[in-house]
Amino acid sequence: MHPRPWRDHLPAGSSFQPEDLTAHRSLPRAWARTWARHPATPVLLDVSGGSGAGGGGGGGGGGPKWCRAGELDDLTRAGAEGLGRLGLERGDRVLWSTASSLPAVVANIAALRAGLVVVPVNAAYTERELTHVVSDVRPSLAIVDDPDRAAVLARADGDLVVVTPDLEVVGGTRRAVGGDAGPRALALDAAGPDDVALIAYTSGTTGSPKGAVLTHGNLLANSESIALTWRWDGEDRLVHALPIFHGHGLCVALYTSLLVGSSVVLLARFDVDAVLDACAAHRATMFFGVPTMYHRLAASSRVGELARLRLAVSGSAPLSAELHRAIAESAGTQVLERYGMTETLMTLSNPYEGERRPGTVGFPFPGVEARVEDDGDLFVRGPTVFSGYWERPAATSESFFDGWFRTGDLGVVEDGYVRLLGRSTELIISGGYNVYPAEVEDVLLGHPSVAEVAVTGAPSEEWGEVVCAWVVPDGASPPDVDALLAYAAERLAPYKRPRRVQFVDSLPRNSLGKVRRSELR
Ligand code: MLC
Ligand code: AMP
Repeated sequence: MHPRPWRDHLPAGSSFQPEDLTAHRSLPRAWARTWARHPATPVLLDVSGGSGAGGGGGGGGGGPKWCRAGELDDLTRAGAEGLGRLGLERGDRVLWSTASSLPAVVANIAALRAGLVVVPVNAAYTERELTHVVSDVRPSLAIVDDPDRAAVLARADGDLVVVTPDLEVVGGTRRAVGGDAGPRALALDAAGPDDVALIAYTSGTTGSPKGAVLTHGNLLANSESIALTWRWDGEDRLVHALPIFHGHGLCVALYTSLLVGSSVVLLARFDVDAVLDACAAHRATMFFGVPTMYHRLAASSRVGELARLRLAVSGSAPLSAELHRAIAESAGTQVLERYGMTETLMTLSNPYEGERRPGTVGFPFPGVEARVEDDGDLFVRGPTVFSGYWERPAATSESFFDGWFRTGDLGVVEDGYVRLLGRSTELIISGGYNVYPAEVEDVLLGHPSVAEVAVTGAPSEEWGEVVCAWVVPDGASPPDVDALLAYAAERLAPYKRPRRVQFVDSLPRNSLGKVRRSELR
C-alpha cells in the first residue's frame, strides 16, 4: 500500500523537483550562502546558561545576546581553522558530546565546514556506553563540555585528544592527531553530497549501538524537504528545548533553522514554564517536541499559550490521538505529527495545509517514497536515507531490500495517511529515547544475583513506555532491588534504566527457547 504522494505537501504553484533537495551540495555550503546574504540576521540566542565552556553566547555581563549570521560564519570559520591547527584531516571522525550551548553549536558546524565527520553522542551516556562508541568509531578528537567526560574518554583511549567546545585541549596528546604532520589548512565547505557528515549512534538490535552513516546529501535533503513542507522561512523563530545530540534536536531543529536563515532560542533543557516563557519573550513561531513534552504542556494551566505559535511539531515517538485532540481543544493548536529515524532522517509528515490527522504520521516528505507491505512492514527510500551502518556490512545488507530501507515500524495506510501500529523489533521508546531490551538485559545479566532476565516496555501515559525488567534470581534469595538499580545506573544512561523490576521463577519461552515477551506485559 502506498500513502498519498509527496506532491500533496507542496505549496500551490511549486515547481519543486527531487533534484532540488541536494542542489546546494551540502548544508555547510547552503548555510554559508544564507549567512552571506543576510549577515545581520539573528540566528541563535543561547539561553542555556552557558554550559558550554567559554559561554560564547553571554556577550560579557549583559545576559545572553543574539548571535548573528555573520558572527556565526566568522566563529565557525575560526573553529574550522582551529580544528586544522590541531592536525585533523578531512574525513577524520570527531566525537561531539555536549549539552546545548552556542559554543557546542559552533564546534559542530565548524567540524562540518572543515569536512570532518561528526559523531554526536548522548551527553548522559555512562562510561560503559561512551567507551563502546570510542572503540567502535575510533575518533581522532573528542569535543566535550564536561571535565568528568574528558576523564572517561582519557580512560577509553589515552591518545584521544579531548577539547572543550572552544577547542581548548584538556586531554590526550596533540601529536596523536595527524601524527607528525602538524597543522593543516582544511578547505572550507568543500564536502560534496556523497561525503560523510555524521555517524549517529543508534541502539542496535544486537544490544550494542551502531553508527548510522549519514552523508552531507542526506542532511541537506532532510532540511530542504522539511523547510518546504512546513513552510519554514527566515521570519520563523524556534524555541529549542530538545537535546542537541540526536536527530530531532540537531538535524531537524538546528540544521534546518540555519538553512532557512530563521532564528533559534536555545534552552538548556525542557521545562514547561521555561518553554512557554521563551515563546512569549521572544515571539517564537515554532516549537518542536517529543510526546512526553506535549503531555507535560497539556497538563499545564498555560497550555493555551501554545496558540501563539504558527507551528507545533511532535515526533520521535507516538503522539496519542487523545493527546493530539486534548491540545486541539485546550489550545486550539493542531499539533503536526511527523515520523523519522536516525537512519532515514525525516520521511513522513502530516500536511502543513490540510488535515493533520490525530494518531497518524501523514505521508512522505517531498522526494521520499514509502510503502506498507501486507504484513504491515513500513519501507522507505529516498535522498534522506543513510548509506549504511559504520563497519557493519551484514547489518546494512539485512536492512535494505532492493534499495528500500526496512524501518522495523509497522503500519497501515488509511485514506493516504500512515497510521503506525507498533514495531516488528523489540525497541522500547521512552520519552522519545530508544531503548533496546538486549542492551539492558546484557547489563543486568552481569549482576551476580541475576540468573536470567527479560526486558520489556510497559505503557506509560507520560513516557509512552517505561523500561521493565523481569528477573529470575540466581540462588534462593532475590537480589536487592536498590543494589540492582544502582548497578544498572553505573552502566546505563538514565532513560535505559528499569523503572520496574519484577522477580519471577522463570521466563516464558517458546519451543525454540526464545522468551515470549508478550506474556510478560
Ligand atoms: C529523563 N529520564 C527519563 C527520560 N528522560 N527516563 C525515561 N525516559 C526518558 N526519556 C529520567 C531522568 O534521568 C530522571 O531520572 C527522571 O527520568 C525524571 O526526569 P525529568 O527531569 O522528569 O526528565 P527530563 O530531564 O525533563 O527529560 C524528559 C524529556 C527528555 C522528555 C525532556 O527525555 C527528552 O529530552 N527527550 C527527548 C529525546 C529525543 O530528543 N529524542 C529524539 C531522538 S531522534 P532520575 O533517576 O534522576 O529520577 C529520533 C528520530 C526522530 O527519534 O524521529 O526524531
Ligand atoms: P531513533 O532511532 O532514535 O531515530 O528512533 C526512530 C524510531 O522512533 C522509529 O523507528 C519509530 O519507532 C519512532 N518514531 C519516530 N517518530 C515517530 C512518530 N511520530 N510516531 C511513532 N513513532 C515514531
